[in-house]
Amino acid sequence: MFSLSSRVFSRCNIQSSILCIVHCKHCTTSQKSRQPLQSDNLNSPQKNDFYGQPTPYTHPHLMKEGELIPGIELNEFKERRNRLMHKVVSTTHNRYHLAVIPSAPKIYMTEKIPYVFRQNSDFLYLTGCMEPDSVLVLSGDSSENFKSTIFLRKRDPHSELWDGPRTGVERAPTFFGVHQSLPISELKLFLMSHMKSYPGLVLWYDYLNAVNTEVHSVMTSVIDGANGKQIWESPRYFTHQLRLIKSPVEQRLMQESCNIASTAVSKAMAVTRPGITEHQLFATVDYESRMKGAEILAYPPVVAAGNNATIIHYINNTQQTQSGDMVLMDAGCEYHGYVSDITRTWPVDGKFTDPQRVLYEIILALQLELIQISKNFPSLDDLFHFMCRSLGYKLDEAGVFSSNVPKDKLAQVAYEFCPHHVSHYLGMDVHDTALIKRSIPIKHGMVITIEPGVYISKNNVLARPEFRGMGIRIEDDILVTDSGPVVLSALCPKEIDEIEKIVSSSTY
Ligand SMILES: [Mn+2]
Repeated sequence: MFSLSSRVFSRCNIQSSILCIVHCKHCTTSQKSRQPLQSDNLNSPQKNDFYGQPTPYTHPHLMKEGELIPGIELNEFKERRNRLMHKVVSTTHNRYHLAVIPSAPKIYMTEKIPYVFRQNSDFLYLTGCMEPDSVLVLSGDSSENFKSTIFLRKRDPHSELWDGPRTGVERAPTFFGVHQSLPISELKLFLMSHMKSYPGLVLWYDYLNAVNTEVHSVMTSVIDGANGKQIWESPRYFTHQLRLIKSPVEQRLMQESCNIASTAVSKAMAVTRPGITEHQLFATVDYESRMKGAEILAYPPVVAAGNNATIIHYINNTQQTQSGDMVLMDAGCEYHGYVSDITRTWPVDGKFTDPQRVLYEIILALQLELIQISKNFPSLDDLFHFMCRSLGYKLDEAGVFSSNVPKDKLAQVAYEFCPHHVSHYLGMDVHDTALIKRSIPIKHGMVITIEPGVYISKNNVLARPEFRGMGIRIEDDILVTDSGPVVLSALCPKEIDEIEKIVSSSTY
């Protein structure tokens, strides 16, 4: 993180262009060609216009003409808003509805040092807008005549000097395909006036899960000011219903996200040798993901050697691997807003020991069975119950338990060896569409994970000693289709001979 020095300021003509200051080293050459304030075009983005996010003109290596965010065209966002409003107004036809969906705020790590910004997924899904401190308001009494308003930060040369260009309210309606745009400072006034004009109004705002503190305080005062006369509901469940089913372009983005992560995890396998640290394997998967086009890893990866793999959410990643260990890596990346989530487990030496192989074969066979079963459109909970039963049976059959377990207790004991669910929805978030129950049948267009595992800590006396100190999970990302499951993470090896080959060819 750097600061612009006052010396830099004094050498530039601040009035002439925001970007000449930002690119101050090239001040003399860029001043004429980059004048975003003067050259603002109120129609569609042009070559020298800089917006609060990439456009096909400023970032032709990322996106094509017609796309609002890489891979997704403007019309798809309009369609999503229409579908949300259709769901909202169909709850009560004779009322006026107002849905408020805030963006994420900018969050600071320490004084003036921001964390990497991540947009609120519901807001991004409905607007394609990547700017913080923004709000989408959808209003109307039928889905046919609804109106979309986006509230944004005003353009401000001083702030833009520090943080980069903003889209601003003037250009937003065309850019985002909304009916109108207003400064974020006018949100309260706008809501108050609607509350007054439509006394029976239904306000759709997720009051219990505030994603933006400032917007939340506006909403609190608006709701308090209404003296309980208005009904408020959360729009999140409806948005999650929409997000649950991935459109064809979303499916393509998910596939690419999975391709990148699959390759990156394979690369981590290839560089593994005894003595490499968990941290170095983390660095490898991070580096490879970004080099292939991912913006960021989707979550802090689990890179767990030996007994660490029995800690489900181990993210310290500080240990050095030793000969005889297996490494469990759970990593995924984010590619244009869509995430992957892959887990593989491999032996540091490039050769599974006999007990490791026994456990690995159990989990691999189970995972392949679960993928097969997903053809029949079960619920995620159905998959989980199948895993517990089958895992208990398989562990028993392989002689893993240290004492006799009655047949009717096998599923229960298995849960102690794999205390997590076997599946979650995947999409813009890792645990995607969290409001959708896991008890509903899966269907065409959903993306789910299938991730059975077994974790036997070194102190677990329920298992025979040779199986202790091992954790194994195999996780793939599956697109559910009417013609069968598509394993989006198929590029990442999981068969024993493939894994042994790639780890042994270590060239670190
Ligand atoms: Mn997962």
